[in-house]
Amino acid sequence: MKITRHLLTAIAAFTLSAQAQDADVAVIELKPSTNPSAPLAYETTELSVKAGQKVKLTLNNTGGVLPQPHNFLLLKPGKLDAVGALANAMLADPQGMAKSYIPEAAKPDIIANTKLVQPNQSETIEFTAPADAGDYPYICTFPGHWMLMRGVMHVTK
Ligand SMILES: [Cu+2]
Repeated sequence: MKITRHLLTAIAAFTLSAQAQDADVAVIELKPSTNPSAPLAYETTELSVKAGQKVKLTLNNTGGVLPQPHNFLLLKPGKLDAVGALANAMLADPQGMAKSYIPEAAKPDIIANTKLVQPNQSETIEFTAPADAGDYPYICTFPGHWMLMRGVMHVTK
């Protein structure tokens, strides 16, 4: 009997924490730039989430002044240039498009990502924000984009 009561208490506690998390989801929509003088960019270049928060992010590739495929990669701090260089190298990969231009060697540095999203399409991903506060870069690795198409996700405690 004692074991059963413990188990029920544990289940109740788990259910409560799951509900608390559901109520605290950061819903983000990222779109391509609508600014003709800076067409190759995300519309939003700074995002803020809480450490460990659930994030529901949609890359909505509509309305951009320059209709092109885009993706979204959230990276570990300090990994922007290294992953960008790997993305550039993918230009020579005949399978680049099929791989959504996501470099295999970059995977340990990727916290979350969408696939390549074609114009007028969108993709929604869900992930948990990093537990550590900091500035996490995000980029589009479609060839030639990452130098301009980037932003920073601020993770705060
Ligand atoms: Cu792009």
